[in-house]
Amino acid sequence: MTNFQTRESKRILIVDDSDTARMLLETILRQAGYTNLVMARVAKEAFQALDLGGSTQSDPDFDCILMDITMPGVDGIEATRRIKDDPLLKDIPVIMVTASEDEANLEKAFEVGATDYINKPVRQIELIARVGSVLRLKQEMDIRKAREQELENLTRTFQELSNLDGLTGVANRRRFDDVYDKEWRSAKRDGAVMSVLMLDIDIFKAYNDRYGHLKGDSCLTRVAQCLKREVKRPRDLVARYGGEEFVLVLPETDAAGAMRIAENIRERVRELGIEHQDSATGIVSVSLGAATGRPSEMSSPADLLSSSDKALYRAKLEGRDRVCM
Ligand code: GH3
Ligand code: MG
Ligand code: MG
Ligand code: MG
Repeated sequence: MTNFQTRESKRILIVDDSDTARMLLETILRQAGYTNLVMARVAKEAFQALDLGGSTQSDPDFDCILMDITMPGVDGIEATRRIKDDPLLKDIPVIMVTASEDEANLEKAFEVGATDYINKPVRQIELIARVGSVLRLKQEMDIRKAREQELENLTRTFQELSNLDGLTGVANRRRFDDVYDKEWRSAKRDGAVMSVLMLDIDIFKAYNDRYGHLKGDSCLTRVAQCLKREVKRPRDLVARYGGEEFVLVLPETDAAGAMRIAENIRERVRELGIEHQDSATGIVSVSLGAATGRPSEMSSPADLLSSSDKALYRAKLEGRDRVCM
């Protein structure tokens, strides 16, 4: 294991009610190069240093705690138990520092989660060895945790990316298939209504032919982003269905709601004002097919989808730049 962290970077908390014992521990550790030490005379001061309960502004990031057992007020066993109960602190190793009268309590100390113990009077060589050993374990654990976190982040990023269309940044077909299926079945269970909008850019082949594929791509992206701005509910989905076709899934949306959203989208795309000399209006427009229904009254998810597809086909036949239902 790499040893990139030096002794002075290790933060150690020393908890002991005896001034002599505390000073002895401090002196030995300092001489060994552990200079980042924090002292506590009672459990309460240790909790403050650890920000246990979150009331202080302390930095709870310790690498090791040396904990006396017999102390006035909360003793070292109870203090360790509370530290181990705290999700933010539980991974800090605790070494119990035990006088002979504490021996009987040692079992309890391990029960509550102590990592190791060291007998009083403390011997220099033993203290350094035990502290060094728990610090190594802690570092290995920290590195492992960081790697796991990194892997988790990568996995999440990968999952998110694999659900997005690379060009337009909206959901891709795979994601649509997932979401549509889930929403359809959920609506079927609840007897709820839902809507689908199918959208296609008008005479887009001519746009590509006249302005080039790069401009075509940028037009697709602008339309996609415009669609995203128009859907407001968290469960609504905008996806690229393929080519210059997009689909919107609108759970719990009735026909009137779907028509309103579709008309809005048609208007907003026109307002983008993207020049298109081969279009009747001189700008890029879209046609939409809307379908609304209750999955509980349908035989399969394809029913609603094919209704919206047919409606889109009618919108094209009737002259484009319009919504049909
Ligand atoms: P309509 O009004 O009937 O929809 O006519 P249209 O020309 O839009 O329909 P058609 O299906 O004939 O053409 C679709 C065009 O969309 C063909 C293709 O060049 C273009 N297209 C599809 N995917 C992309 C893409 O990712 N980037 C670009 N730039 N163009 C694309
Ligand atoms: Mg004591
Ligand atoms: Mg098309
Ligand atoms: Mg088209």
